[in-house]
Amino acid sequence: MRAVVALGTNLGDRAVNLVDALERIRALGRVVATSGVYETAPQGMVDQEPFYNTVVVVETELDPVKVVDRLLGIEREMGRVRGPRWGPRLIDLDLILYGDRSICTASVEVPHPRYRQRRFVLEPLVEVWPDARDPDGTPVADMLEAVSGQAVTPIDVPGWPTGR
Ligand code: PH2
Ligand code: MG
Ligand code: MG
Repeated sequence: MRAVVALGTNLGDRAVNLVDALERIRALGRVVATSGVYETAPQGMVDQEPFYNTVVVVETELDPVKVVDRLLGIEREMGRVRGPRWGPRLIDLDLILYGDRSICTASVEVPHPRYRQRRFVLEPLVEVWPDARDPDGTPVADMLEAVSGQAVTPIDVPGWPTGR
């Protein structure tokens, strides 16, 4: 199954955090695409450092509950300490889409409940997968147009393998 994972970081060395997380994500399956990295204005809690955000597409045999378990495990291994909701974070790994499935359990909600309003997810997602659709049929490219006011800037990150 094709899983879309969004990465975000605004604590410590953001470039190092992304490269480190990607190497760990490779254990989930086959990474088939990595978007570029964007510096983005914080959303939700605006008074914090800017984020680096990117999106990775992984072909995986793991079910969505296992994918989320593994992503949370990587966050912990990397030393993430949970602070306030929407507050600063060393690394955040969110499962955005899992094929065309909709899943809502106690631990997993896919599609991610807020990605439709977030340019920091949609911009890199459309970059690597322009034809992607939400399970409800909406093209992600259409969602992106609706949030074009949010600031995102492409950034060059040494060691980050943009491409597919
Ligand atoms: N993550 C959040 C809250 N706000 N803002 C930006 N720019 N990037 C993020 O990854 C982000 C955020 C909660 O996960
Ligand atoms: Mg998040
Ligand atoms: Mg998260």
